[in-house]
Amino acid sequence: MAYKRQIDRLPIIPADAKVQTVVCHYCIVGCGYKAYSWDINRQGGVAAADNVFGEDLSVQQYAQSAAWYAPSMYNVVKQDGRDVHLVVKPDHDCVVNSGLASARGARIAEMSYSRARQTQMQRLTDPLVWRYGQLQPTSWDDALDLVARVTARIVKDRGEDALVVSASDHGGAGGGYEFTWGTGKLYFEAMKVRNIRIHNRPAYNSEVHATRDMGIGELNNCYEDAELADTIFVVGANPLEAQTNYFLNHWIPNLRGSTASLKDSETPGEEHPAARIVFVDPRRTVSVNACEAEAGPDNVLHLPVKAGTDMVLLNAMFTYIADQGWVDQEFIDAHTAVAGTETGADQSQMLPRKPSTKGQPAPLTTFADAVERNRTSLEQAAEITGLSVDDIRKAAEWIAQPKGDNARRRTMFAYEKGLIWGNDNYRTNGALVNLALATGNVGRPGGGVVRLGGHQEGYVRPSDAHVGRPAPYVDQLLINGEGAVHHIWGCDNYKTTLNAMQFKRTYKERSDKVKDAINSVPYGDREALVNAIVAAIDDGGLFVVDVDIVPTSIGEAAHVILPAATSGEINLTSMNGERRMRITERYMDPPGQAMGDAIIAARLANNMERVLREMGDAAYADKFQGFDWQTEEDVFEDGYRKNAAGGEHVTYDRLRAMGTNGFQEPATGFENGEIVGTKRLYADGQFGTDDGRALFLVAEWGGLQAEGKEAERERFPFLINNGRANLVWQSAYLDKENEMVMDRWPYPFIDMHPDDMAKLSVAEGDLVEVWNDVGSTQAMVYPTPSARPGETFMLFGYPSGVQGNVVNAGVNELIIPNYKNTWANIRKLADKPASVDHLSFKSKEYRI
Ligand SMILES: Nc1nc2c(c(=O)[nH]1)N[C@H]1C(S)=C(S)[C@@H](COP(=O)(O)OP(=O)(O)OC[C@H]3O[C@@H](n4cnc5c(=O)[nH]c(N)nc54)[C@H](O)[C@@H]3O)O[C@H]1N2
Ligand SMILES: Nc1nc2c(c(=O)[nH]1)N[C@H]1C(S)=C(S)[C@@H](COP(=O)(O)OP(=O)(O)OC[C@H]3O[C@@H](n4cnc5c(=O)[nH]c(N)nc54)[C@H](O)[C@@H]3O)O[C@H]1N2
Ligand code: SF4
Ligand SMILES: [Mo]
Repeated sequence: MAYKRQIDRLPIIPADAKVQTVVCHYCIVGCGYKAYSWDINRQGGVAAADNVFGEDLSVQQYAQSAAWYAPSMYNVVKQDGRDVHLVVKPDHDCVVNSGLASARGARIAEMSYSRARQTQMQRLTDPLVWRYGQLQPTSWDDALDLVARVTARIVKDRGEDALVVSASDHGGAGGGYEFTWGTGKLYFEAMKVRNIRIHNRPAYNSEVHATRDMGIGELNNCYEDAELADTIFVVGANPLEAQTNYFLNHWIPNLRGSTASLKDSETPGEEHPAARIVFVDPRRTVSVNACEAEAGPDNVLHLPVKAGTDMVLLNAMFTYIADQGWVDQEFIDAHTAVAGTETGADQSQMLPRKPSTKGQPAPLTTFADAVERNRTSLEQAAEITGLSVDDIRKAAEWIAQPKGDNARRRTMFAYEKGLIWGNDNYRTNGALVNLALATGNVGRPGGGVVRLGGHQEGYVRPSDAHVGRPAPYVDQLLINGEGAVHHIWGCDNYKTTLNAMQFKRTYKERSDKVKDAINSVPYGDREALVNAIVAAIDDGGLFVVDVDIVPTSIGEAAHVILPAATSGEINLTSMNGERRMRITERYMDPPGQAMGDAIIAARLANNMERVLREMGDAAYADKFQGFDWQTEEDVFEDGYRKNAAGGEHVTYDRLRAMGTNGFQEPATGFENGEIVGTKRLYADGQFGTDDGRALFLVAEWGGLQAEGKEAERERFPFLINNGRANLVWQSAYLDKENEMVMDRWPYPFIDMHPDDMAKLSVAEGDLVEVWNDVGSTQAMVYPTPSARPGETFMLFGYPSGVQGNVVNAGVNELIIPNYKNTWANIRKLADKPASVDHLSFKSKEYRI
């Protein structure tokens, strides 16, 4: 693609370039990168002494040379106000990615704000406020004063439940521990906000309550376990596209049989064949294809379950494995719950425990009880899941049949959004954890029952206990006209929520009321302005504050927009899917006046304090003290250091010294100049319950659980399965201004079987409308022979076609949405537009 970037040569990185630690801010994998920067008027030379690689660049480099970078890894950015060259390239010495980039991470540099090279010029540079009928730039003091005045007035008059908050927990993709502590201290300590949601679901809750209730945190293994496993069992995930370098650097080598020596060092003398892999996914993904290509079809089993029926499959395998005696009885006896005892955080009931008032939707119990109550035959499962008895049995064998030398098979259980945003989240999650526990695959090499993950994580917040369980369904509350002020931090729910069409309709109506009110008074008359806003709120209006890095879809409704600085522009810390914590150092200036989110939260708190004091409420004002942070490091010292498990061992300087490999949380000490971490959780067999014994879960099949789903499936002919694509990061917030991505996907694709296309009289590239009872949207037809007729897959959260428009409002008992299992109708809208003419519609699969 170099020609497209108008580059025919790139500067050589000089030997004395500044080198800083970077963790890719896109996905959960958190690949290690290095940022190289140097003054704009210089460059290195080809002689070994003149370039940072120490290589003679006048000669041909070998194929996998690290002494190279791609045009997408280059930019010109500002450092302390001066132009510098910037290269952000993957780090060969990082154990996560060993030098691999991905179609997303390889673009970190070109996705940076550069006035010199005109990239990401959409970035927000100034606070914006709605006045004179449009958004106008202003100062921080002005914008924050308005936010504080309206917010303070509302929380004083109506209580803190009138303040609604959407706060992302992106981790790497712009936030990390600093972000969550900044916003957490503001909303959970200074205030006690209940009506708060996370960026990806309409409530403040866990995505995976069940595994936690069972005593098992969801990121319990390490990436090396994928290299040590005999079998990898994957439910509802597409790791080639969504956790790319974890898959490429740790799974594929094992599937190719090239990690046998590593395995032998763990368990000498055991049989160590190449790993096998099972995918449970209604569609054939490119991950299945890649595994077949690399490991041979005999070592790959794809179980194309009927959407939403995973729990039955998992229960049948659990039953079969128990009946065969392939369980790890020693592990079960030593580390899981015993009948008639009390265990777990909730001591109110003896085991087996009925669903309690604490909001467990299903009973927690012992192994024996779970076997009895989850009993499902292979035949029953075949009937409901649409799979064959033989395939289900084969999967159970691959998971648990002892190896030839009678050794226990080591199986890693992995899942992500096909399970989490699928049917009956709680019981399905529990049914999977049951399998891992029964086979002794938690806390052991080559095991784990883990989320593959989405973003990096970085959670450190004051207690959220006041939110309660189930947590309030925030989107529904906004739709119902509740809430007066909405603070949004790094979410674009117009593109990414469920029931999005209805959400947008009511949200626009409510925020428009406030816009009209603002238009009716001079902006400079603060008192009149605040009064007008409050009157509009009394009339059902909503005052909207949006903190983001770019203009967003939901931002169209905002009255105040605050520009955030993101990864690379501030120091930030986060952890990846194996709890590996690193620092990403600031290597460039933020655009314009943008500041890190935590510092924005602090300045907002300062303004709240000032305004409340002016209002004469000193006691309330006092609650907003403790926000005198000036830098991200101040935030880290106040938050992570004092509140995270093992936080006392971690400092910015220590993290800098640990580079891209960092350490695995929690920290347990600091020895010989290094932070000591934790490779695997539960290696000591002590689980997260009061007595340390893990619990099983009763997972009774009840069909499609979320309200309206069964009826939707019956009424509408097409499954609108949905999710990610390799090239696109999330709602395309940066990608929408990246030529390469927009060139490939001007519209969200909808994968469709050729027979379905014939039925609908549509051709490749045609635009179709996807519609059902709750909304409609559009997509671009992508012929996909491997798709099952009647089952489509659409790119989610895309600016030019929002899949969430057709996802209904149904959630589980704990307010977890089911985005994936959605049914709708499809009709042709238009022949393929000119912007689509040049696209390839070749199969996304490859062969070797
Ligand atoms: N139909 C359907 N819907 C889904 C899903 C699905 O599979 N199907 N998946 C769900 C999931 S798992 C997710 S994670 C969500 C994603 O939903 P969202 O979190 O709403 O979308 P994102 O694009 O990840 O990012 C939201 C915003 O964060 C901003 N941002 C990025 N960095 C920063 C920063 O440093 N500071 C600030 N303040 N803002 C920043 C971006 O500009 C963007 O506007 O969608 C959910 N919705
Ligand atoms: N390239 C890229 N990578 C990303 C992201 C991105 O936007 N782009 N986003 C990141 C984030 S925030 C997240 S949360 C992760 C998500 O990572 P994944 O969960 O791996 O990705 P998805 O595409 O959302 O969904 C995974 C699979 O669920 C399947 N599925 C749908 N319904 C069912 C069902 O009923 N049962 C089963 N078993 N499977 C089902 C879909 O067919 C799909 O293949 O990706 C992360 N990585
Ligand atoms: S796999 Fe994820 S973390 Fe690694 S480079 Fe790609 S997007 Fe970044
Ligand atoms: Mo996510």
